[in-house]
Amino acid sequence: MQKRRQFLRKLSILGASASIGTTNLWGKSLENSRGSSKSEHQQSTKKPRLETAKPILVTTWNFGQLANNAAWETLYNRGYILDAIEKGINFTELDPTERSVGLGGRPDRDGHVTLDACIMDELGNIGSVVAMEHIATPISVARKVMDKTPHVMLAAEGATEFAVSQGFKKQDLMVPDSYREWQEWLKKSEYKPTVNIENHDTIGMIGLDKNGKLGGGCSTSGMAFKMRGRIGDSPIIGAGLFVDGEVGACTATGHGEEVIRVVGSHRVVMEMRNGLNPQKACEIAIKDIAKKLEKRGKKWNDVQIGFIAINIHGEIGAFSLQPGFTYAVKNENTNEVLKSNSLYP
Ligand code: SD4
Repeated sequence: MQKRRQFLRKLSILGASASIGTTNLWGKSLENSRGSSKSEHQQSTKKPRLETAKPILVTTWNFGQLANNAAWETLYNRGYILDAIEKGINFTELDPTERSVGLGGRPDRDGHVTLDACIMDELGNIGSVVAMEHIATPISVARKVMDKTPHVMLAAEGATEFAVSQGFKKQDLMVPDSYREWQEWLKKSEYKPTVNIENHDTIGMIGLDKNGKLGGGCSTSGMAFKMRGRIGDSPIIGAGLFVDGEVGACTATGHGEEVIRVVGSHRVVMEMRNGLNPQKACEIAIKDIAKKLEKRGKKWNDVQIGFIAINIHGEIGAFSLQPGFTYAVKNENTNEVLKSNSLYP
């Protein structure tokens, strides 16, 4: 309660006027504890446009709008793109009402909240943490891995110990609502790491600053009630996120196993390198995932994947396997949540 009050105070200080709602992988509106829903967002079904105004931020899901708002000041004042991205993602990580990222993220099937995140700049500097517990802001730990260590990835206890050595506070990330959801899930749990309605949303933010520098970050608590130790695409450079400073950036959300299979974000950026615009590049990667699902005899409607991409010119693209994926775009002219087009109706 205390945490929630502090968070709401922070919201009003930041002047964030948009309400928070969230959707699950199938785009169904999940009422949150603020009583707001997806329909309250300025959401539009307009075709993805080719944006050109720099700076620009593109972020997954409805909560991306508040994250973009939190990142904007840094970006607008010619701040470094990764500083803006870290700030934006921190905003969502610290929101205890978001069940899919940072504090308040859903636990694994054994009741451990384990977080994954990665960050990448335009030069190929990268940092990542996987299955890290007790630290609410994994994107910032990933940034420290990038800036302060000779490595690119730290896992589990090692990641937590490193975070503590860098001054991060250890805390219990389980909030009463996620504890209740976990207890409920345990009643009929089959302990299978399958994709189903319990799975959820990840924050992936990509952007271009005024100087034409690209960057990206991705942070998640992973699939809800996953097996202990399970890692998805989100902290894996090339899968959940990829940035090529000469070309563009892409991030993914959804069923991480399927994204890893095609090294999804790298695939999208390489399609852009080969001349496709971000929209077409996202479509190619989704079609590839669909083809692979079909060949393996898997049903597409058990899976959701969404990609967002941006190129060096500030053009954007988004595409998903099935309807329901939303993303937030912010530049000087625009601050809105859009519905992605999808391969299947
Ligand atoms: C994962 N990609 O752990 C994440 C989960 C996610 O929308 O994005 N859900 O596989």
